[in-house]
Amino acid sequence: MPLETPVRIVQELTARGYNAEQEAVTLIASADNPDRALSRVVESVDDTALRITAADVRSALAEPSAAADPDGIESEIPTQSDPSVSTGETGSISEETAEDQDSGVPQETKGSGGGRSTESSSTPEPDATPEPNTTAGSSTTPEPNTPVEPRARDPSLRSLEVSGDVTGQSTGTGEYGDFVKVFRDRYEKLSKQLRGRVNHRPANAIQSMSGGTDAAMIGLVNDVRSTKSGHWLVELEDTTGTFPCLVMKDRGFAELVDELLLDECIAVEGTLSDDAGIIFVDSMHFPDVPRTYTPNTADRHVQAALISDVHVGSQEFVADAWGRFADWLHTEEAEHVEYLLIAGDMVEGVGVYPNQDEELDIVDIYEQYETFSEHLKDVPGDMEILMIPGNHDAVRLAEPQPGFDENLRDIMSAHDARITGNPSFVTVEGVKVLMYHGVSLDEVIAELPAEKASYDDPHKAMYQLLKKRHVAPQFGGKTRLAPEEKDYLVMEEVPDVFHTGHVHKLGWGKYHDVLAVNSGCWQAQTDFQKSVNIDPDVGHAPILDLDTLEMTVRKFI
Ligand code: D5M
Ligand code: FE
Ligand code: ZN
Repeated sequence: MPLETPVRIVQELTARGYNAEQEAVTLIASADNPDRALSRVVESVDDTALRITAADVRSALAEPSAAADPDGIESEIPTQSDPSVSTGETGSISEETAEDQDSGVPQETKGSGGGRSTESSSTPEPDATPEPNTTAGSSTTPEPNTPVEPRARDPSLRSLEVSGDVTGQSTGTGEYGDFVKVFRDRYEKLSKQLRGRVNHRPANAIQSMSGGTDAAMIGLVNDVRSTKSGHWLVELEDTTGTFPCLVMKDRGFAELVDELLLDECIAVEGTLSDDAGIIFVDSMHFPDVPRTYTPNTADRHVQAALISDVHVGSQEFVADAWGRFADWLHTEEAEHVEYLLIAGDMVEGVGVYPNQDEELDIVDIYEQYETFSEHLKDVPGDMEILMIPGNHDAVRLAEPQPGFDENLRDIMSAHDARITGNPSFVTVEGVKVLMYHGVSLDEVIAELPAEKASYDDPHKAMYQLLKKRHVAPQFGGKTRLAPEEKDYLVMEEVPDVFHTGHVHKLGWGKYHDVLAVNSGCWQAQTDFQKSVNIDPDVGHAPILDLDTLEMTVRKFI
């Protein structure tokens, strides 16, 4: 059986809206003709079935098919178990986005956090995991023999610590001086990460150096312009001044200029021009995640569901899918899912976008939170929940956003969820999860070439943020920044997992061993999204193994 067959079968089943037992997938995959076996199983199961069991497969393959299969009924049932025999057959790839994320991975990428590299590509990466780990569907009703709560969970084994949260710490007054402070702090923190790599001098020192000498500088990108002859002039700024740096178009690294965002921190090395007025750049460096980074893992088998963008109050909120998700969390299959991390946009809010009111189901913002709270109550009471706000939530829009105020906390108190700011650095049983809603992703996607960041591959836009070690580098664009004493948006520490939402697309992959996950949404396509061709990934729940950092996506739609 070719390695990709089970994966493809899961995809095909997912595309048809079915969840499947692992054994069921194996049985189909080991049939002489897996495609035919798959069709027979799908034909024979009840239309209302959500989950295909091994018993379903056995009974479907044991009966003559409706099409009176000339090869006889036995042919679909594996007669010998030699799953390692490959026929070299490759299957069609279904449209299910969850499995497609990492085809054409950039050089930095080590494929997906899970088995996607085998799922999506006809040339699997050498270290690809053969096992499918994207599982279709969920069951609204647990299997008859599946015991539901109480489950063996021991809250004393849990730990969840939050740092880097602006909640209660905000000092910004919005004065000009605050902006100076926040940018100084950004420069301080990010230049520290670059210092060991270049022998840099401050801008004012470079200004008095003589022509022709080697020079290196660390600065925030102040301006990027193309010259008449197609080269790039990048102006860097540090705490002492600015200096122009020229990147020649024919240099191998010139394409890195496409990735630059204003106000991000980089280092350049090069040679001063004869008149000492410009640095001819020979190399460019980003703060980045060290390639040698080894992520932390939990000491026991425990999982976290990473979700985002619930949008309760919108007419498009998918309450049924949410219900199936919450039901699934009560099943034995979900017994290890002890954490639920929500990356913002709990509710649809009011007045967030023009004409939004036409698509509101609940017009009162407090009522939206009350209803959200009701939906949260469907989640098992013994789960640990943490939530940060997004741009639809009733907190200040400028980032860093503080967590919900007392009033809203009271409304959502039933579950005793941890409520923190956007972004927050959350350490869950040793695993460092950077939670950020993701508004800057719109900006990264708008500014960068499509192969480096797009709505279809939101995780690649996240890679850029990891590379820049900042969740929202560019100031003055779509992302509103609040001036604070310090820059809460810098990634001082490397996260093990970077979790965002906002763009309503599901995508995940690894960047230098950091798992980047954009977790989709629980809101069907809005009129606006239709008008701009945003096709949201609705009703998925990425489930993260905290002990291995492997991920499985569950689909509830
Ligand atoms: O935004 C979900 C996604 O859709 C995100 O990529 C922004 C984009 N979006 C949605 N509505 C609008 C409007 N009206 N203008 C511009 N961009 C929009 P979310 O904020 O999570 O709903
Ligand atoms: Fe959203
Ligand atoms: Zn959003």
